[in-house]
Amino acid sequence: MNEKYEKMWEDLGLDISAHDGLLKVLGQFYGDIYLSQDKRLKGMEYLDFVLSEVHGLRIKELQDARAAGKKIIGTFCMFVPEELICAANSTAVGLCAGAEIGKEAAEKILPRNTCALIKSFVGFKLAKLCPYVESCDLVIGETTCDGKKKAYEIFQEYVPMHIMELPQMKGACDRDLYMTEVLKFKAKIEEVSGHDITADNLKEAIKLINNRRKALQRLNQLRKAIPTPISGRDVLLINQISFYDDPWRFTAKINELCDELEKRVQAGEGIVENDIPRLMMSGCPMAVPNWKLPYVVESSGAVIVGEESCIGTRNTRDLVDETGETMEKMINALVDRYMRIDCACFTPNPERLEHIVEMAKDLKVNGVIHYALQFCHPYTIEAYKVEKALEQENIPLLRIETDYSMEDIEQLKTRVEAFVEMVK
Ligand code: BJ8
Repeated sequence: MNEKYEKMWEDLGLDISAHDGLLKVLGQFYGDIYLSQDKRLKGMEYLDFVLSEVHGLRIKELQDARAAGKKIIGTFCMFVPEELICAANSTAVGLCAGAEIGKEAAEKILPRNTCALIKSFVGFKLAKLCPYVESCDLVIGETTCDGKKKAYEIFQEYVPMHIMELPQMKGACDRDLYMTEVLKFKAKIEEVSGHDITADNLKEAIKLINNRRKALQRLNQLRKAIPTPISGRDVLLINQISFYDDPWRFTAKINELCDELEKRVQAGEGIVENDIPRLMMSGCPMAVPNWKLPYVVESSGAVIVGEESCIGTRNTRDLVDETGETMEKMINALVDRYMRIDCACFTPNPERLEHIVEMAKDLKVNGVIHYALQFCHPYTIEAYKVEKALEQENIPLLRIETDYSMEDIEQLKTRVEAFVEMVK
């Protein structure tokens, strides 16, 4: 891929030799973690292809779209309504990063004790490693955790940004605040894209993004089977790719994969034996290529059957009501849907605890692994309440705090193996 796209990467201002190093590591890592799996679905070949071209063909598509007049909008958070971006004939791309590679550059401007996700996206930009951020016409930040909102103050010296102010509670005045911010966001996207958002194009966009959520909901329903027909690693990858890929194509491909899964479930075929412990992950988002913990779990005699996170069910659980015909009704439907997100940045946040318990029971898991990035206060602190809520249902929980480095992999393995033995 390197020679074919080198000119494009140069034009985007990437550091070619550092970027080559990144792709090399990514390829090796992917081979070890993904391609080594047994009984993978044929439909996963599409995801392998997308991942192999994630800095190549997909970036070329984005450049072509830009040349044809579309705008590329980068996002970091579930609270940014993608529907408004699509309605304005623009494309949304997720910018969260899951690798350590730009850490040194990031630590020149951020404290070392900043969560790995923040250091990663800042580091990718500073070390000139990310063709997505270089393709963006506008990047949307949001006032969620302190780490992100303060990092954006510095990040906007490097990229054009719009910041959405998000509420921290869920009362009527908080909904009003979010509504104001959604309307400001709509105006900003119209200005940047040069396209008016109308009731007609917004209706189409709501359907488009709902359809992608529905395909992912279907996938989550099918993987509930015992034995589970797909690995947790593969589902994580699918969720990760949903933030980069073209939404029409992605939805069609995931529905094809679900057709294949359906057959597997009907035949009672799984990727593991019936008696392998079923675990659920809960907590911080895992951005590409953060596959460390799922790999450790699935090579320790367990299988992951659910992800309670933004790169998981928090992103797909709720649909936007599609019945509204007027702009006012549709904007209200968007606000209602997005205000249901149960991110740990909210206080209090009982909905998340309810969802975790409900999900653990529904998936018939033997235990839950709470995953938090080091220095992420919202999730590390909320883990205490998650543990208490699960304790009441006699569902065991293992709390993991880690970052993107590989240094703790043996230690993680020991802890996860002990947990798997315990829940067996
Ligand atoms: S809706 S989870 S995407 S804020 S891990 S950067 S919280 S210190 S990512 Fe998130 Fe939106 Fe919430 Fe989802 Fe901060 Fe924690 Fe780091 Fe995090």
